[in-house]
Amino acid sequence: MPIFLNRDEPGFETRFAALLEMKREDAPEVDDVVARIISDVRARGDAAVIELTERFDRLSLTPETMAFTSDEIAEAVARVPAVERAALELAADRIRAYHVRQMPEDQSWTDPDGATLGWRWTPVEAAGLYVPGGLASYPSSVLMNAIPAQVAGVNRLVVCAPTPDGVANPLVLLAAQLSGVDVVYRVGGAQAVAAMAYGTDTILPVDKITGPGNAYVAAAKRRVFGKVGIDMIAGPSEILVIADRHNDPDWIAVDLLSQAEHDASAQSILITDDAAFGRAVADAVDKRLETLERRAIAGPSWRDYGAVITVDTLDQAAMLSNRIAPEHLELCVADPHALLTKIRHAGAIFIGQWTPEAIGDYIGGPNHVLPTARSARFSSGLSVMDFLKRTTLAEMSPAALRAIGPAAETLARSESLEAHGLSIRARLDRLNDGPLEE
Ligand code: HSO
Ligand code: ZN
Repeated sequence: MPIFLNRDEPGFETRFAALLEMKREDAPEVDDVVARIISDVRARGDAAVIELTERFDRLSLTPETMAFTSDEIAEAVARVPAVERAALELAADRIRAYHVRQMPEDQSWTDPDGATLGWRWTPVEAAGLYVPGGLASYPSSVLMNAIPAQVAGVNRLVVCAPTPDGVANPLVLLAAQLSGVDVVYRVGGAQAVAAMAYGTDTILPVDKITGPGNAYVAAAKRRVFGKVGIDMIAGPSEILVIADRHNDPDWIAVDLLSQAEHDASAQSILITDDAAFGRAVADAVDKRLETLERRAIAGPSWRDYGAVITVDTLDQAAMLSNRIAPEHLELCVADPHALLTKIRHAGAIFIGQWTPEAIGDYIGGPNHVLPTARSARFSSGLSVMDFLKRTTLAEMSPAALRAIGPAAETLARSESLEAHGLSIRARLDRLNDGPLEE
């Protein structure tokens, strides 16, 4: 049974707080193993990657067969049915069009003191995208990670994807091809992350590693952070739906299940201003769970972490939603734009009853790599910014140095950093000696 809460009942605050605190992720103790894998790859490079791939994926590689050849990619991609290719192409085009608009502009201005200031954006040189294997191998996630990198102008874009028993997912290869990936390595796990971070003879090091993965991959990303940049450590998926009674309960039920089916630790929450509607949705979820293909995952997620919360007003719904700061938020109410103005913390918002969250997972355009576990309070989904760095620029004219240099000199003295002060003073003295050249 999911949790049923009513804003009016005594004890609501305690129970809601417990919902917020709910620990859904079991972080297995994998860090020691991962630490050993990383040092092995650092020490022995390709040889370690090959041995670990043999052990974990039952696949024997050589440095020559680590990457897919273009013939192998062409052969696999040719097996993708035309409808799937067309859908993936549409998705890639729409995601690209959205992310192009994220490209920030360089800035430069001269302030009243005569200092010319600004900043400039430049892409990271190389990025590595991790693509998990098995059930969690999503071609859509390849697009969502690779396209922002491509749009940002990253020079070298590589993918590491495990191919257990040598089996590759043709759609993953097609997605990589559509989003400008240069090389795909048949390597997974912590060894892939280590290889991309530190480099081997065959896998050149990258500057930024993104992409989802299991506990080993997550632990490896944490460990290589600092040597390279990483995106975020994403937790199990979440959806919060705010819905009034003018909805088909079954639509809302399948929306809730769409994230529940990702993971038994996923969380789906409904907030409604109509208790009877809430019960109707819960009944519809149960009905759907009788036949849903992934009921063995969605069922436990809904039972253990699902919730239906009844409130008196949509204002209260917005307030609770802001405290939850969900990864995905659907606004299925008569006036979604009025409600939207009250929402402050959410990874992605889906406005109105014609916008199921699944549109955003695949084809809408915005990124589906989003902050989970309430981190939407302080962070954002993956974007072109994750593949760009901002370099600041400053240029003093002699007049500017004269105007603001003395204050810097004062501050240098107060920090007892003599050379700092002298580097300014040397120039000011020269300016005081000679005519001021602008
Ligand atoms: N909803 C997932 C992304 C995904 N859905 C991939 C389907 N495929 C995390 O936001
Ligand atoms: Zn999804």
